[in-house]
Amino acid sequence: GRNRGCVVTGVAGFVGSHLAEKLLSLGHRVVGIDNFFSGYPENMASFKDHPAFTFYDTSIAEEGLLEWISGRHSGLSYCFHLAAIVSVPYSMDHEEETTKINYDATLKLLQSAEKLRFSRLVFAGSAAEYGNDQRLPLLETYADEKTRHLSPYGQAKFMASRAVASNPIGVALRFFNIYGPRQDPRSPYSGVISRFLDMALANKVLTIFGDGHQARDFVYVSDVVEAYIRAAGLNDTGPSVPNGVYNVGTGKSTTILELAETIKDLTGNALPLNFCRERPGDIRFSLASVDAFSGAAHWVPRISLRAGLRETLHWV
Ligand code: UD2
Repeated sequence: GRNRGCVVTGVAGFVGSHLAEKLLSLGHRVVGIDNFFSGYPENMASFKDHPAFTFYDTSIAEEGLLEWISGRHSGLSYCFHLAAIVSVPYSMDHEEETTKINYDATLKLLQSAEKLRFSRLVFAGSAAEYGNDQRLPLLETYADEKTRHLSPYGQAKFMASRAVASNPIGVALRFFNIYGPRQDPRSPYSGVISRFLDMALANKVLTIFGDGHQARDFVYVSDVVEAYIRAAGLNDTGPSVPNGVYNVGTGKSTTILELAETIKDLTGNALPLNFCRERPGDIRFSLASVDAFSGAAHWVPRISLRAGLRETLHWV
């Protein structure tokens, strides 16, 4: 049905803004939260004036936030919790802050959502929860208390996912490498796809860290948005998803070398690749098993890497 009340934290972010846009287009009401720590007002340009959208500039760590918002907006029953410290390198130097924002605040939101009788809280987990596990494809059960996380980011996301998954209203989605329009290409910690596209279009040389044979599971942002909607049970068809933790990727592996060649091809960039030193702490291979979520939600990724790159190119 339409006209459900949704809260989206991290609404000014790359993924949060696409999710809010889609929820509004489906006829739902959206209350968006962001403090612009890593989000941008421009990301909300297409929906900020939508009559069914309300925005609050605040931190998710604010005491009693969901209670306060629920007091001002009736009928809120879905919480999409995407707000977080999203930079792994930043988390290395800010462990306490990362725990507070990515774990403590998530627990509070979850408890509030349950008390307020929300139907669902869907949480943005991460492939970082698997640390450097090389048993591929990665199954949800591989991340456990014995996993050695490589960053405070990975550790906090793991603890938060576990809490969310064990709550009857909770679904934690573990996202692999998401890409698409609005992913910030300019920061040194940006995803490899937005960086490569940005460089290739400026007719600059693409730099590969290491030999380029490391591989990732790249999933396009519209497939991610569909995963959120299904996890919440806001789709018209398909089953309702049991609480738990689910990988969201494509189950397809792409090497960074293949990626660079595809992007050169799509952009007409003919410059030779520049190989430099491997990035410290880099994971070699990352690949999701997506059987659990496909089975539970009847979700399948629809956008091929080539098609997704083309869409992203239009935006850059
Ligand atoms: C992803 C997530 C990160 C965390 C992590 C957990 C993104 C943007 N980051 O990091 O938040 O969840 O997974 O494992 O999704 N590379 C180059 N040249 C460049 C830039 C990158 O060769 O100019 C390589 C890089 O060394 C790495 C690969 O590309 O091997 C992917 O790098 P990334 O930063 O896009 O993503 P990743 O998987 O390290």
